[in-house]
Amino acid sequence: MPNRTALITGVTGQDGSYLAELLVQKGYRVYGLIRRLSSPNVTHLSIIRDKIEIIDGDLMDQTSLNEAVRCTSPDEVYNLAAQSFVGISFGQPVLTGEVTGLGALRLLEAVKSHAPQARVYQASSSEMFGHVDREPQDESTPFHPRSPYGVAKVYAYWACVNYREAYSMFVSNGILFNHESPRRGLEFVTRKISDGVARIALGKAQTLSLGNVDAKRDWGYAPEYVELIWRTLQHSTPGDFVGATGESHSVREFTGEAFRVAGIEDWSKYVVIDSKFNRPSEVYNLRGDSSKAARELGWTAKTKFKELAQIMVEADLKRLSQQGS
Ligand code: F7E
Repeated sequence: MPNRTALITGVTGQDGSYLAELLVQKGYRVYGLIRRLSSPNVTHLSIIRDKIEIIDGDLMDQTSLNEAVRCTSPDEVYNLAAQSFVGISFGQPVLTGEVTGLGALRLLEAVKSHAPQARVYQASSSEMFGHVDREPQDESTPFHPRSPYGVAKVYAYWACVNYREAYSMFVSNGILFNHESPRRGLEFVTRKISDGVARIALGKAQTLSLGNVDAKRDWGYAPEYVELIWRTLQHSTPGDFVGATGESHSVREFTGEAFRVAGIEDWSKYVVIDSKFNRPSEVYNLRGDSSKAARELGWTAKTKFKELAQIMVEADLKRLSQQGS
């Protein structure tokens, strides 16, 4: 197969960096779109920084997206950029709508005008299901988002379906449930826990503050999910695919497992419940059914809950031990 070209938005993030590594391995020419910051956060790209090309652009700015698509002529476009933290979206709802919702539309417009044959992947989210009336959730489950982030993702999802139907573009949504790794940002709960537990185990912190520990999520391992992202665009037809492990566990269970990995059995004395981490409207329980992805794309999640907690806590223990006190 001749070398293909991919354009990734959100390339500095967890998913973007793992996907860039996968595509480089597969022989793609990879362009990563980066929003201008005075100190760009390229830590996750250290392994492949010289193997990808960085271009400036911003989902808020149509001109820069047009130019990025025009000058790279991509075969595949992966829209992984977003204001992705649900908690912050309540305080910054308009920005979240602009970036996470309208940003996807702007990218679709750029592709429609400058590379209409390109295949487009949209990072849709299980947060679109939100307040669910059935379990597990699959591609036919109705959306009832519970945050400005979820609302924006629903907008982007339907914009993609519309461009597929209206302009016959190859646009697919991956409706991915939570997926985590040592590259997860520290504000997300699994990483906050793995980092906090490692700090406590190493004597660098005394407590870990959490919000609603009864919330349940379907947590998978991010490097496996970028394989699903790639497969979604290799399918013969565009479509929408759920990616999930099929298991649901509470924040409390993840906390207990993380402390166990660090060798601490009696952990309740270290955890402080702080209502400042509660959300005005919460998503209580999510569990996905990815049988369509298994059937049509040959993808299943391999790493489950306990192994995920182990990978994350061990990585933070190692990182923090190397840092010294
Ligand atoms: O929260 C509860 C919190 O922020 C998970 C994003 O990648 O996945 C992620 O969204 C749960 C919630 O992720 C704390 O209330 C308790 O119920 O790790 P999270 P999220 O909101 O599920 C989806 C699929 C996305 O698309 C998003 O972009 O944990 N929780 N205590 C807490 N959450 C945080 N962050 N911090 C706490 O202290």
